[in-house]
Amino acid sequence: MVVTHQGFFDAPLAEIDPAMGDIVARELTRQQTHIELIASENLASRAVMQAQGSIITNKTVEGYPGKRYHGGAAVVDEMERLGIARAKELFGCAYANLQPHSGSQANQTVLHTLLKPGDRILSMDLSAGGHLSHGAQVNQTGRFYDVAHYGVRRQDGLIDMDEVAKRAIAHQPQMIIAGGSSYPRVIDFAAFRAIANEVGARLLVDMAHIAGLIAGRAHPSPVPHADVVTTTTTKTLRGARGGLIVSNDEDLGKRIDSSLFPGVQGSAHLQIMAGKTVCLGEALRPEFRDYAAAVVAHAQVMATTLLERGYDVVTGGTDTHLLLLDLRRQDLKGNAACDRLEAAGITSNKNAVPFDDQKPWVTSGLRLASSSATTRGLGPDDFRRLAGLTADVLDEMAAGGGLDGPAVSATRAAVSEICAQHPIYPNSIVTET
Ligand code: DSN
Repeated sequence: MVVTHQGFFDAPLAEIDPAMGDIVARELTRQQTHIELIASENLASRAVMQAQGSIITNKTVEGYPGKRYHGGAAVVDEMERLGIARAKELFGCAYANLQPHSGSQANQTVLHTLLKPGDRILSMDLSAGGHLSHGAQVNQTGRFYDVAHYGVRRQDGLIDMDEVAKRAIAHQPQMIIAGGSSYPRVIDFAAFRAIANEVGARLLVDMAHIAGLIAGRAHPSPVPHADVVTTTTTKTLRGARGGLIVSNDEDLGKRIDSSLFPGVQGSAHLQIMAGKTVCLGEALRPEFRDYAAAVVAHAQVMATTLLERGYDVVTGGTDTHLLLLDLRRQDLKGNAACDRLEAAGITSNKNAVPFDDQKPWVTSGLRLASSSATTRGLGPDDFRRLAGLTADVLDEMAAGGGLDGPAVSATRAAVSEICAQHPIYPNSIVTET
């Protein structure tokens, strides 16, 4: 009996599944015709996507290279070793694990390795820019561990290291976590190390947002200071959607390996590992340093332009790819501002600002970032223009203008022009592997 349908091995998606082919084609159109300013997004290269969508998806393995539970693993063992070697070279570390399915699972693995249920964590408050998987009440990490938080100073939005030290002494955590998802400034990793040493805690740094900037030498590295560092491989690293753990402590690395599998995850997602390996290779190229430097410079151009236009930028600027607009002065809500910008062709996300009194699905802020549009080829003048257009749309909204206002339509036209000048993937990508 023949059980594979005609075209199973060679027909393109659009032919086999027109409904899904159409969805992918329309999402491609959206990406081609909008400017992406979401800080956790980027544009992966054709090569990354080709690896990620490759026949490697067919292979199942558990364990690590040379110690697998399934046969036929010699080729993918070579891939995992290559990816690990690239990660170690890129981040200058002695150990890397490419298997976490996501940044959250990387964090979960580290906590599972180093803590017992009920142990104490000190991490950045989600509302101040931390992350769910750092012990937020609504996350499983908030249930398993006894979590206290530090935040940022009301007057300048910066982490107050004296306050972190006080809270560490009061809470006596077994683990301190630094890093987050909307903090725009360089974090003093050495100061976190000193506090961790003082209270006998392990230091985990989650560099998910800034990993590409660190890889490209546009941001200081936490690797010399932290016991262990986690990241996602998308965002500024511009790769496949997954997680990564690195450390300089090889003994700890052995414990992390056996905690991840079988403690947290099952079989590896080898096709994602293939994409991660390609992106790590891309980040090792000299031109990636130019990219990382440009990302920071472009975010600073946007911050300066928006400040000049009367918008409050949390901390007064940025050292990274992201900036956080506080819209309370304009009496605007983050959700409505995000929707209005999207109608004008600019994609962003609503985001709580420190000491926000709005609900998380409303917020008083917008998070903007330069990483994806820099990949697209936009330069400083484009980012100045984009920030000005953003201010035009928000000004019009604050003045009571509607979706049909002139700033929205003028911005939509300008975005179309910028997108046409900086095209991304060809339409044929929908029908290719
Ligand atoms: N943590 C979310 C963000 O920063 O947007 C997803 O990566």
